[in-house]
Amino acid sequence: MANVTVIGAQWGDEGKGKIVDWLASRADAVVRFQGGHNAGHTLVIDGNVFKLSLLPSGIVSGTLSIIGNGVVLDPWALKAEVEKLEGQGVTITADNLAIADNCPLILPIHRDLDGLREAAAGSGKIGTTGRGIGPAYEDKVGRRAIRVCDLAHLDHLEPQLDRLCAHHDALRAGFDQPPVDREALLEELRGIADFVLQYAQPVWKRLKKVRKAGAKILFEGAQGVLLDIDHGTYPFVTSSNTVSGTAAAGSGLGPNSTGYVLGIVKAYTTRVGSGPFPTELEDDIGKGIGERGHEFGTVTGRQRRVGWFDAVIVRQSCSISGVTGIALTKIDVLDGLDEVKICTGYRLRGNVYDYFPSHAADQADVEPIYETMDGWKESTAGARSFADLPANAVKYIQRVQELIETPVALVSTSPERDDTILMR
Ligand code: 2SA
Ligand code: MG
Repeated sequence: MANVTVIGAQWGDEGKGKIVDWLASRADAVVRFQGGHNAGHTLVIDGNVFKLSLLPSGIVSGTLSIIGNGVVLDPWALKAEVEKLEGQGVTITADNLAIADNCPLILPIHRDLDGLREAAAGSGKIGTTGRGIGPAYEDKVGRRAIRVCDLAHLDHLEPQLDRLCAHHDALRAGFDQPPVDREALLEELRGIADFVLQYAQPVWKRLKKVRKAGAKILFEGAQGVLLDIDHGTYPFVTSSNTVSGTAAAGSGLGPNSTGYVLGIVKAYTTRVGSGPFPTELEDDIGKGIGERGHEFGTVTGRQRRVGWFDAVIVRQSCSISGVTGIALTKIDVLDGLDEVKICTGYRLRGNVYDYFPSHAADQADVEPIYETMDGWKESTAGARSFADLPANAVKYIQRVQELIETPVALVSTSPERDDTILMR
């Protein structure tokens, strides 16, 4: 196996966790390069369920797990997740977890601001995970962030706190909130600093070393391309770049190191949070798919919106992210349907589109053009070879492959690690 970058090619929750876990057992290091504890990865290993938000999926199998500089790190969420996994028997030490010392922190004031804004936005809200992700990235690019390395210098934080608090106090005043309690913030940081610092290091150096030693590195994306801050359904997006190109900048290796790009694609479409969703199903078919697919957010438990497979957005994602091959997941959820539909294009004000336009209003107004295929009554659940799949499921997979102009490399037929079909 060469280095692999795994990204979601839809709106997240494509089943990256399972595929990453499957690949992690063959990798020497797993790297998170963007997002934070807004991600939610569910791993099922021998019937045991592990829910991860911030930690790379390799952590469960003992693989070196790295949190890169492109991530925004909530130190308290980190501690809670480490303790929860330790309670499930997972060993986490500085030997198998490394955190970039130039990683910006998510602070309680970021979570406050995320919540205040969402509450004030009413029906115009983004539907964020409420984890403070957006405000933390704002402070990063605004050059006011407190970073992991600052935790070793808390006695010299005054000038940074001045800048940070001046900014937040003004924003908070707009919501009738009191100014930031600097002493309380510093006290909280003092209380957590040693916990984080035990894992902190220049991870670019660690990666350079493992790469020199010939290690196989797995880059684990979070969310999906349609939630990318540039390429997604702006403004209904997350605040990081979720495309494969971020793997390099968000970890400290060059683009020539990030290897094969594996796009994870669900056999239908889901989205959690607000924003355009052309193929959304608001009928019993959608409800049934959502129930069979257990479509609830890992982090927040929110019910996900469900729709038919949209080949237009996946083709676009694959192109933007340079996807080498896809893993098609949750095909078993479509078992038993009389017919299945695939969106092959859009209609908008009399024109036909073979791509997803950029403007929010156009994205909301496009009408999907569907191709209808016969469904399959047989079960695909647990199939481990192509020959085990019903003929109509094979036809569906082949049609998806054609429409997205990208090869299907893997098909996943259940949450279990080994229920995976290798196509090439
Ligand atoms: P945020 O919190 O600022 O990143 O939210 C902005 C938008 O990004 C969406 N988003 C997600 N969509 C799907 N899955 C995500 N992770 C969790 C999961 C979600 C959960 O894997 O299950 O548990 O609810 C995720 N993270 C962010 C979010 O819905 C907003 O549309
Ligand atoms: Mg998820």
